[in-house]
Amino acid sequence: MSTSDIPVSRNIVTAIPGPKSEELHERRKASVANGAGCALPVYIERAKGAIFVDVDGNAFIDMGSGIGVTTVGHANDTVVEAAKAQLEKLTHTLFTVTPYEGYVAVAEKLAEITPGKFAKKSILVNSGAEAVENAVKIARKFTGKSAIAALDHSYHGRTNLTMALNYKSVPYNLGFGPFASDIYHAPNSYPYHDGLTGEEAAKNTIKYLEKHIGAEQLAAIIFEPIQGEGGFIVPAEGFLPALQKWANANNVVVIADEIQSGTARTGYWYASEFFGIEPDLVLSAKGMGGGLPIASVTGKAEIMDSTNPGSLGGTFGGNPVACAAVLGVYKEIEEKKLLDRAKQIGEKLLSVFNELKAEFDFVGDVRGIGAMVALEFVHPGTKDPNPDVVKKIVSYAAQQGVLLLDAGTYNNVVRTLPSLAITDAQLDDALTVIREAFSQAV
Ligand code: PLZ
Repeated sequence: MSTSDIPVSRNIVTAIPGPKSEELHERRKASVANGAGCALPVYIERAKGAIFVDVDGNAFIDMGSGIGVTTVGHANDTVVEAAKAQLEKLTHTLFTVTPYEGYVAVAEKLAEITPGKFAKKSILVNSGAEAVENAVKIARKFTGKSAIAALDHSYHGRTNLTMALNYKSVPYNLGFGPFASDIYHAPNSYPYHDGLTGEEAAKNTIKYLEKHIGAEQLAAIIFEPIQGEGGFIVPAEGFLPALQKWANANNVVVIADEIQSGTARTGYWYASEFFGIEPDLVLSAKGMGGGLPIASVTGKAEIMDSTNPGSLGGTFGGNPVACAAVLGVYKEIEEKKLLDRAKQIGEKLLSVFNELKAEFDFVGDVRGIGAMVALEFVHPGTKDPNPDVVKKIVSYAAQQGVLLLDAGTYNNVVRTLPSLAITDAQLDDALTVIREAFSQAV
């Protein structure tokens, strides 16, 4: 069975979930631990571009891309070919035992596409959380300091250190302590709620960093330029540059977690570019592998080189097949001009969502850059979170064959981060369903 006969539009042929999905879900309940949650118990069999097909033959438009992973499209031909060819040649050596070219080629490309013209180096790892862990190790070694500041509404992963960096305790952290120490949360910029300019918000954040932690103890500040799980929170203009300026002046390493916002998602290789910052370390994962597990830390050569040989690594980091897929992803982004496509998709999403905001008083805010756009839902006339309406919208859309993802500290955000391979017809169709979903949620 291949992906060549996958339809180009959504097509729902059974109840959702269908009978085969229900059967699989029963098996899952007996064998898979509860901690691995399930947003929609629909079992996917095949996928192409922005469409995936479940085991019952239902075709969905995927507006979530597996949380921003299949940016160049499900089963992208260039990526599949590159990975297939590599699979037949070499699948593993362990790069730190006997190296291979793919790892080096990915590091070279990362130096080119990440923000900043300075000399850069990279390491490759397996997951976003592992990239965060490594960035913190490197920043501590480089500065000789130990404190790490994250921002309110942040998300950085599910390992012990990254749990401590998360803002939201439930479901990520509950019962999993004790957590890593010397981790702090400083105020972020959240224009819809704080009403502050970037400069004003940065003043508050810096006051917190100086008074509560102290620059002489602070190794790094880590932030998502656009907060992903937190609800696509876009900081006010000038906030990130002001933080960077302060950090640079105080020997504090700036770590941009671009795991969700990077790799062409926003219409820039990295969202940092949109905000006019050049972080010391930039983290990539998700979209870079086109569906294969790989992540990276890229940064200023003198910072990256500050740790001892043998101090960074792991068995599978920078796996040859995953590296081949990454190079395929980069080729696809360049050849298909996907940065431009992300901007076009973003314009469309923003314009329709702003129409919906004018029409439905439970929409409090619409925000995003490029193909990373969200709506925040409130109780009409207030800014109080309204997660119930999100549940209704997401569930209605799923029944109609459009996969939407929720987000937000209060689960009151619907986020869209479609594949950049989505066609105009598919996007229009998904937006029609979203509009219907809003009408029935009133
Ligand atoms: N940093 C900014 O978005 C992963 C989480 C999915 P890993 N976000 C999706 C889930 O529920 O587990 C993420 C992120 C940002 C770090 C991570 C962590 O990346 O590859 O999931 O470890």
